[in-house]
Amino acid sequence: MYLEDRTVRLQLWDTAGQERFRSLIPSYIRDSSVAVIVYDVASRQTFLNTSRWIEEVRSERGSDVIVVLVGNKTDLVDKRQVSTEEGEAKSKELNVMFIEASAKAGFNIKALFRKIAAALPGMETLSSTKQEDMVDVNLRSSASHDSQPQSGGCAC
Ligand SMILES: Nc1nc2c(ncn2[C@@H]2O[C@H](COP(=O)(O)OP(=O)(O)OP(=O)(O)O)[C@@H](O)[C@H]2O)c(=O)[nH]1
Ligand SMILES: [Mg+2]
Repeated sequence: MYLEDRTVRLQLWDTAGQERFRSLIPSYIRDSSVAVIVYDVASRQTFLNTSRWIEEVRSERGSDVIVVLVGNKTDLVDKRQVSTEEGEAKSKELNVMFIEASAKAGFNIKALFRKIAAALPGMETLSSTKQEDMVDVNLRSSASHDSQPQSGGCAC
């Protein structure tokens, strides 16, 4: 994917959540820079299960891994069981990133991958120059001001 002036190559491994595949997962975690842990906002149980998955990732990699908690299926508005605030609170408590999305509606999917790419080691310069941190400096008006010698005087 392209992120500002850089190309970021992401290799994605999708592990299945079913119990019978559990023994395979630690080896994937060990080789990953990022773990994306997805729950269903229409299923409280899946939200509760994320604690165990986050613990598992932390026990393999400690703080040497970026964890993103994702509340998926936001399109199921009438069936929602987990609020955005609960998701946010859990992510703060466990010190992981958070986003809500809908794979079905295509909502926040690009944003999720941009978030992941920007958080990768070596991308610090990008995330520290976010648009909202920038100040618009208008050089033209200050240059014309400087070029008026009669306004002179000491600028100390
Ligand atoms: N409404 C809705 N349904 C979704 C969304 N994302 C996935 N689904 C449905 O949820 C079900 C499970 O999706 P999967 O992609 O198999 O979920 P998974 O987490 O990969 O499941 P495992 O591989 O078994 O761990 C499927 O029926 C999908 O069509 C979404 O954003 N909204
Ligand atoms: Mg799957």
